[in-house]
Amino acid sequence: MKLSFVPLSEIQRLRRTITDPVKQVRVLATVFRINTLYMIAQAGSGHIGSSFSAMDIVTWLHLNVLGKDDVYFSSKGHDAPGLYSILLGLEKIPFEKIHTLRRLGGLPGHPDIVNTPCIVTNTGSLGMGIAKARGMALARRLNKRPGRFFVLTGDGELQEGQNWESLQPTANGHYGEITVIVDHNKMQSDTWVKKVSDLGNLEKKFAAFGWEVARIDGHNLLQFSETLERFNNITDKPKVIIADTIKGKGVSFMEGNSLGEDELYKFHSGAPSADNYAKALTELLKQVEVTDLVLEQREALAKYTTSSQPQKLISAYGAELKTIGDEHAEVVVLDADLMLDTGLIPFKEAHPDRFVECGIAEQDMVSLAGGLALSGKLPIVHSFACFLSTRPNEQIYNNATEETKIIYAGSLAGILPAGPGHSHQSVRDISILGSIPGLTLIAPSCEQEVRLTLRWAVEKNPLSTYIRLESLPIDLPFSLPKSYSLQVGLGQTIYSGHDIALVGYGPTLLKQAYLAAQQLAKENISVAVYDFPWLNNISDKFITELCKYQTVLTLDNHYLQFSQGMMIRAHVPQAVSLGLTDVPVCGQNDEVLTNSGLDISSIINVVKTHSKK
Ligand SMILES: Cc1ncc(C[n+]2csc(CCOP(=O)(O)OP(=O)(O)O)c2C)c(N)n1
Repeated sequence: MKLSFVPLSEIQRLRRTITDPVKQVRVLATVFRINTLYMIAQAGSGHIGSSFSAMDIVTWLHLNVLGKDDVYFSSKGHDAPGLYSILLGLEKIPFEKIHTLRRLGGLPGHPDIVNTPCIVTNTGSLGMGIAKARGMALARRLNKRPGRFFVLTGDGELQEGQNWESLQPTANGHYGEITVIVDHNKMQSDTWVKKVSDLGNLEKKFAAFGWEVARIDGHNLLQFSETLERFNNITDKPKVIIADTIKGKGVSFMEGNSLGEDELYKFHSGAPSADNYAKALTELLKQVEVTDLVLEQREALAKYTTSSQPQKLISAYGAELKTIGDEHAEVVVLDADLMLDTGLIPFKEAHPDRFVECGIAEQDMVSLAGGLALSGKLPIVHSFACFLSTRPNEQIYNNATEETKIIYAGSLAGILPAGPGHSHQSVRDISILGSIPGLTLIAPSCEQEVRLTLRWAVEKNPLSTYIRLESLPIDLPFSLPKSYSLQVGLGQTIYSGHDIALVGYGPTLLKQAYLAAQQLAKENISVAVYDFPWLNNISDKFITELCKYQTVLTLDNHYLQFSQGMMIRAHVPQAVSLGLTDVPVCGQNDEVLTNSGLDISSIINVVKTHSKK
């Protein structure tokens, strides 16, 4: 399949030949949408809806507003492909990088200042942008240097409490140099903001905090320009533009405003199908207002393939959660705007009264769970592991001190998928949750173990459980015995051997370990592989079993510090560990596993250095 993009020479030509600024931005914004679509299709994932929604605003800012002292960034972060497309077209990022979205050494899934020119701050975990801008503005004031700060936020993003902590001090400090633009497309990940957690009257809310407020049509460039000019004269208070936009703007079937009340939005993240790609391109080309636009084509890069029946931990989790909901009337399920990704639709449909959509407000969600638990309910709390373990860590600890029972399910755990980058790669949840009293951490390795884990957490564990779920569908070479049951602190052999033991958890690394053991067996190196799902518990029995091996190699899909490996090393003197030591890189899954030293050949190499044969 061929994918099309608008080459730099064409963008340069359009900039030279279209002299009317409004028409120029209209045309270029469409061109940048075409290139965003190309990048996301080429990467195999990315956020189209959000990139398209803000494209007119961000293009106008870059072409007509930002001076050398001014700063722009998106607090949302997931609209990065759209921003890259503009920066590539304006030659602020080398154009060749257009082919490298979400690849090793290329343009990361979410903004990262470390390797990308013109990116001023790392975003991807929502809600930090206004405070970051205030910090930058304060530094400028201290250095007695001028400059304005333009921060784009999502409207769903405004559910995140940190924004509201920022509003008052920004007004109190008279930060007239800060302008926030709310990309008010009225949608968040899955559905309408008003259905998830209505923001109420945003204009009045910002005004009450002491901000100057304007409301505009976010696709009307003249209105946007006039508002910015008016705002230039207001220097004693921060300013906000609530820009009414359309998520997915520019491609009719991606536009959120046509979505029915109860439909779910399909273009928040992921890649378009081949068919949708072709239809979207055709629509964008019809809008571009120039008849002689020349496109270039590239072959689509190979996609990540799995077998026809991969293990899908999230689907298995979702199905079991629904069944458990049928059996246990005390179960209440909580979500933070990720119900599609966390497998909650079956439960929500079967038990709408016991499903609570909390919005992008993880701290509020976890304390709500605390209240439910104190009142005799069994809350099961969901988000991506990277957000669930971090933002509400204090709230999880507070709940734990009450000795109530709550289940936390964190999906997207570990380094894969690696495309979104480090904001989404949850590789510190074991270390930050592992010491919470009464909280047992379990990482199941396959669908069977997912079901057992959830049942164990609901029916056997008297206290709280954190279930660490890897989200990528994966073709597994091993299975657990049918009679397998979870026993606290005990591992299960999935490949037999007698010299060296590989110990790990979760499907990604156990698959690497299993395939490594198979290859090593051919070289007469006898390696056992253990599925050890317990992340902060190890039994004496298992310690004794591991101590029989000449070497134990632990495998952590997590930072090495305070990981499962470190727990094992505290008890098993001959244990050595593989895991992450640095911030994980963004890229395609296989290349990132290799780069992190967690692929089959890295495991084989370490085993060989420890093998006496
Ligand atoms: C703290 C945090 N929680 C959850 C997420 C996952 N997430 C990414 S985008 C998104 C929805 C954002 O909606 P909105 O701000 O309205 O932006 P839009 O995509 O509509 O432009 C969510 C929940 C996140 N990135 N950060």
